[in-house]
Amino acid sequence: MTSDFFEQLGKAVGDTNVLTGDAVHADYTHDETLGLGPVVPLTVVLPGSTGEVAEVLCIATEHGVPVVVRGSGTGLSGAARPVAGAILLAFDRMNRIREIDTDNQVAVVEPGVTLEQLNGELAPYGLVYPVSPGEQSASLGGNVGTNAGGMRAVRYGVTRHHVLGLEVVLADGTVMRTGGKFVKSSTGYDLTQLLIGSEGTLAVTTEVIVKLHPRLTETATVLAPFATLPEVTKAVPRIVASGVEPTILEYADALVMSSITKAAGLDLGIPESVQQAALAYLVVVLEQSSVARLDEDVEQLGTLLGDLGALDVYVLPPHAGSSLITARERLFFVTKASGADDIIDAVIPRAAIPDYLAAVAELAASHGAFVSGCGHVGDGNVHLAVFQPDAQARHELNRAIFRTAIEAGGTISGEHGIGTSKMSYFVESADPALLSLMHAIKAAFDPGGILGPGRMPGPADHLETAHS
Ligand code: LAC
Ligand code: ZN
Repeated sequence: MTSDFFEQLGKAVGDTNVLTGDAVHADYTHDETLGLGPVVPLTVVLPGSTGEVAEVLCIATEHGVPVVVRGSGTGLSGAARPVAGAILLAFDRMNRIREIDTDNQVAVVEPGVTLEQLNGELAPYGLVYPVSPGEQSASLGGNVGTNAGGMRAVRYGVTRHHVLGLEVVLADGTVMRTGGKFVKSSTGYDLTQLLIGSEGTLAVTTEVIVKLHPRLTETATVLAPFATLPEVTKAVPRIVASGVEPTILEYADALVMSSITKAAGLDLGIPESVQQAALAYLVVVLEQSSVARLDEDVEQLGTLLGDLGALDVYVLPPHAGSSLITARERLFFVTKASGADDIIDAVIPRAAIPDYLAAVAELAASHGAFVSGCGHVGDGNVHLAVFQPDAQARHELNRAIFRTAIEAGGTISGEHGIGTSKMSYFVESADPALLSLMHAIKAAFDPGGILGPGRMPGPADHLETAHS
């Protein structure tokens, strides 16, 4: 790359914000996807404003240098993994909360703002941004990129249900706004929704307007062990239909439950005999604005869980309840430390989960693998940790699992995204008409193909393979 290129970048964002060589910290060379090694980009560029992002994209376009966008690097699909020879555009400096508008219940944030930071600032106003993909250091920009979901989606929905508007920069440096501080719009194509989940392939997000909710103060965490996994998964539609509206409705198989509690040093006081008999658990968090309403919900849920065959029902003391949720949030790191080779996040209609998990167990056995599960069962979003070190065997197993999920009426990724790690599964299973349209949309936004190379919707040769 010519010195002219680096000189232009230095002029745009300041020389100290253009990192090369040893100045590129190892954190910038990867996201958290299992099994993907580090890649050192050509340079890491740290813009400080929308105008600087626009200048960087103009320079990238002029020199034909690809750009990969990165939030906090907590993603699980390889979308933020650098490409050699590309600019890694990182938003560490664009981390200001531009506005908290209490009357309209919205916040206007820069993409580098983290969930922890936003909720910390919102707490004194009695407000919350409820989307909670587990890792609180995740950034809002990254969450928009992957349409992050997480544990509270069963009540509140996912990122796309909270983003009311965006400011983005197009590949040629044009700054564009979509949506605004309003909750409804019937004004042309909904580009906000198209951009959410586009994983840095269509435009670069520089501002996000998010919807907020009142913070519910009364919380109860209910833990119900069951003797079998199908009993747990069959209970889920009944709980959703009961009207108690859980804020969190998670399942964990016995292995996941013992690993996360052990890693957190947490003793939930469940008798040894119950632990021995339990093959799976439901964790339900209820939140209400008053103790009376909460007590009513806890009682209704307790009775229902008993009717559904729970071995027992434990209403955890507040401290133990929040510790269990924190332990569950650490799941990814516990799974990683246990040597898992992959994490799958397919989503299926929740009533299809029992059959899906039975099919997954058979597929794991026939592929010489071990699979353990937990996840956002209220949304039909199951996380499977796959233990199969042989890459080819794992690929075949993953393909079979994804095919099963699709046949059950689901899709490959509920919340982690396609990124680079699931591209091949996505391209081979998607409707060719849909892929062609995605490709045309990509070309309309980014004719030079500089944004997120190798990501969704995939290069044209993949499309030809899918068509043939
Ligand atoms: C979680 C991540 C793995 O649910 O999606 O913890
Ligand atoms: Zn998850």
